[in-house]
Amino acid sequence: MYETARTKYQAWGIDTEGALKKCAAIPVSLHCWQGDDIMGFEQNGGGASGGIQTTGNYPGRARNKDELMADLDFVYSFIPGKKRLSLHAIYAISGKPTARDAIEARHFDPWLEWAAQHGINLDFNPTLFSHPFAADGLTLSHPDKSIRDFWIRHVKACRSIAAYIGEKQGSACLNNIWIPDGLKNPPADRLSPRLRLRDALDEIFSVKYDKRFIIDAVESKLFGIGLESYTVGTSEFYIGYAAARGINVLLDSGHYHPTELVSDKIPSMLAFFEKVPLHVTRAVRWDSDHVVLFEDEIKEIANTIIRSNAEDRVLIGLDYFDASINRIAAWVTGARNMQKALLNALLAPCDELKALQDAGNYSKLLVMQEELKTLPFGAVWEEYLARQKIAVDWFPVVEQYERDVLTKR
Ligand code: RNT
Ligand code: ZN
Repeated sequence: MYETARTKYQAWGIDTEGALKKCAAIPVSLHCWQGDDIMGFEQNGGGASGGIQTTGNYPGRARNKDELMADLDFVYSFIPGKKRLSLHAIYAISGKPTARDAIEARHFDPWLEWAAQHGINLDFNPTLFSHPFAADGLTLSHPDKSIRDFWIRHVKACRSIAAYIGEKQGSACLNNIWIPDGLKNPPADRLSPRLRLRDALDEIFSVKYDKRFIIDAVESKLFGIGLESYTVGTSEFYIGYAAARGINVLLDSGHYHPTELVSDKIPSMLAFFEKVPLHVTRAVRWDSDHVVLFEDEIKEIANTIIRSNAEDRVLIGLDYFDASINRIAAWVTGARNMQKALLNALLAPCDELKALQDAGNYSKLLVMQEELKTLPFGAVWEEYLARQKIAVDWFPVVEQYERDVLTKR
């Protein structure tokens, strides 16, 4: 089947062999938090708060580091391509209750060991939610200086951890800051919280690290559940901040108005920013963080990365959490779909399509784009899996794992 597919693609001037090789080299950072509903390892971790929500109560959530690492081992065995792992600060392994502003790099050494065993690199996120000091929905923009200072110390600790990780692994670690800050009802003053956030970030970024070890990013959002009327960290706020201060903006595909598309924002950001980190997720009517499917917007995100020759500058990360289905199946499905989208994007005659656009030959461009959709992609995908010794028929193995491991938790 692959040979037939190869010939068909060749007729379109598409080199499947080249696509298979290139795809395997593009890193995708898997998020650790799909495995435990973003609970983390803090003793009294009560689950996500701050405008994000995991819905569902499927059995088998990972309850500690051993279970989460075991699930990750399993998940990674089903995903082709080059993988990274994105951690949150609440996944610190400190052995005793540790305040968020007291976490240290050594608390992530077990993760570095895990990653080294798997030949992957790590990314990082400060956790400014699910905490008593974030209970009113405000953190770095809080009017109370002592609360702001607590979170400033937390993010500073996180940046030093990310820089440590980056140096140890020999690959820059993305440190992405997302805060829930917002109000449920209309604010009286929309400016002051933003100025406080700006100043808090300036304090955080006053510490300089080698860019070879850490990539700093900030992530905006439209609104959060319970914080519908006002968001401090809007897209405008962070794009302005990042451009002015020389850091990067992370684009989460669930964080914009439903008619705005991250696939179109990526090239706009590429015109001005060195790196464009992503949180790929699927928003259903709001930032619902559904499992990524192999559908149009994810294909277009991959297309734009490939056609902009930006595989090294767009840092692909995943961010969905579904607790209504087997969490392993959710994880694997989304990650494989990201891989499919990348392979699909590589299986297109990009130069020819661009030339048609520039020549104003929009009829042929439209026709070709549509014809490409029905080429035998599945056969190339199966070949991609086979070459990396990844199971095509993986779900029965996950069902067995559910019976043997997950239901016993
Ligand atoms: C929330 C943001 C944020 C989180 C993760 C857990 O709306 O998308 O990135 O989902 O950090
Ligand atoms: Zn996100």
